[in-house]
Amino acid sequence: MQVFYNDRQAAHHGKHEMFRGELVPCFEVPARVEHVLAELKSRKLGEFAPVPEIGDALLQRVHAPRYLRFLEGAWDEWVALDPKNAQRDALPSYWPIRTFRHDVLPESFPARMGLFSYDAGSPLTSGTWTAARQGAACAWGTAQRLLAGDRAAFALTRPPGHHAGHDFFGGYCFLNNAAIAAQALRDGGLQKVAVMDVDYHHGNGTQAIFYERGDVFFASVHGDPRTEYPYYLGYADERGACAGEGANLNLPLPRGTDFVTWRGALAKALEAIRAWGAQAMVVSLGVDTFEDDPISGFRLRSGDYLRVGEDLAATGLPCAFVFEGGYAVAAAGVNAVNVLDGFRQRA
Ligand code: OKP
Ligand code: ZN
Repeated sequence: MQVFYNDRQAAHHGKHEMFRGELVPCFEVPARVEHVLAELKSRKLGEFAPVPEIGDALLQRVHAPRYLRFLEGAWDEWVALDPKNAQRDALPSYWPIRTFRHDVLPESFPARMGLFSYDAGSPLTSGTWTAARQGAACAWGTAQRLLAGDRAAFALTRPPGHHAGHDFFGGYCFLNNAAIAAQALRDGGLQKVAVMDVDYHHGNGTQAIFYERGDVFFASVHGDPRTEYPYYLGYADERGACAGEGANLNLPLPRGTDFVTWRGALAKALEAIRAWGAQAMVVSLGVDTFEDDPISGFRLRSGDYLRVGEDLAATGLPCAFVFEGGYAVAAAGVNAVNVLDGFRQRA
């Protein structure tokens, strides 16, 4: 299995996120992927492949040009506001919710930052654009491998991607790596592509990007948004719209759900993907479903992730794995690589 790893992703290193009225240390830290890397190496799983150059054309298949331009220049604009900002993460403070205009683009940087985001938990730093763009390039690399006939490939991306929408960041995500992989598979000639999101949090960005499309099926098993982030999307009655009607499947589960129940929901999602006729699958591989994850509420154990990999392999579909969440930092390595290992053994 080819592994695409973005060695500049450590350049995205937020210090703080807003949580309950306080700035707390970020959960989404560079060490997360170091543990995955170490685990891949010690288990001799995967060969490292060169990361392809990604052009604006593919990014613009998923993201709005004005959003991409905003992200590219954001850090310099932030520092231009105040030289002391070079020492601080950029976080939004204003959001144009209901009744505000979305067709204006204020000159004010903080105002634009709010227009292009939906929470105060996703710090933008000096290396965010570089890291996110490299991550997207890794995701594109996995799609290229599948198009070349490989059964699986892994993008070890950070920051994660599945909360990022067509023109907004949030939930630690800036570019939607899984959506970019899925779009690249479509552009490469596959007619029907599925995204299977197994992260603890609903992939609201990915869902929204494909919601009205009948060519990409989005399925997700996640913490019930009535109590879990991202709260405003991810409910079971979201089934897709227009050409995408029936091509969206949300399986929310309550906090405290154990592996037996979770695995049943995964089986249901995979059966729906099979019945729909997917030719390949992008897996949004979050491992924050782990029992010791500090910000999540499911109860999967490390050994369970081997079974997850086996279940994914049993679909017979080629899989592009794209790394998402997982904040029990040391265990994230074992857990993510267990999925890949289970897949490899069953494939
Ligand atoms: C990103 B991914 C924790 C509050 C939760 C947002 C969680 C984003 C998760 N202080 N903040 O889906 O793993
Ligand atoms: Zn998550």
